[in-house]
Amino acid sequence: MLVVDNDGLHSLQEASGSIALGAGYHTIAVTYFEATGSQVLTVSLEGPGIPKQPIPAARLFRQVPAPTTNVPPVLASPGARELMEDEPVSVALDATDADGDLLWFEASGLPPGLVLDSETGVVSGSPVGRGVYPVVFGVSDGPAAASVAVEWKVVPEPSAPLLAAAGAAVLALARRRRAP
Ligand SMILES: [Ca+2]
Repeated sequence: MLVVDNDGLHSLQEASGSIALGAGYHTIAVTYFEATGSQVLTVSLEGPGIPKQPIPAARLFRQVPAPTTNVPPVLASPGARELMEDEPVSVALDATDADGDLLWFEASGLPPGLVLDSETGVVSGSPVGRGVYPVVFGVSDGPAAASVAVEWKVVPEPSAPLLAAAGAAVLALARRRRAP
């Protein structure tokens, strides 16, 4: 089945197509024609939860690997967290795989403003919406997956007027103490 057709004589241009694929191994063939001018060939993929990127070499196989006993990955809970609105956060998910498999991270229900890097497992950004967010983090080694559910809250930053009032109170107290 032809997914992307970028045939013909032309300068560098990108073409795209889409196909529904289930989990597992799929055959891919890339044919290339070159006549004059410069030559560039890049094949990228993109999918639900997968940002557009050149197909990682670790995801390409010359033949389907023989099935082996797979130990599922383990994902430690990042815990319930209270995040400050508009404050940058960086949380690295902690996952291990006894087989040393390449791991792939996913998250659902993240507060707006936060994104998860599916390769590094780092959640970063600045949350913008106050509220309580039930978040599910997942990690997959391909054939197996693990997930944890946590509750993350986004709360407003302590407001400046409150801090100013507290400072004034301390100042008044200091003045009173200094009096004879
Ligand atoms: Ca594994």
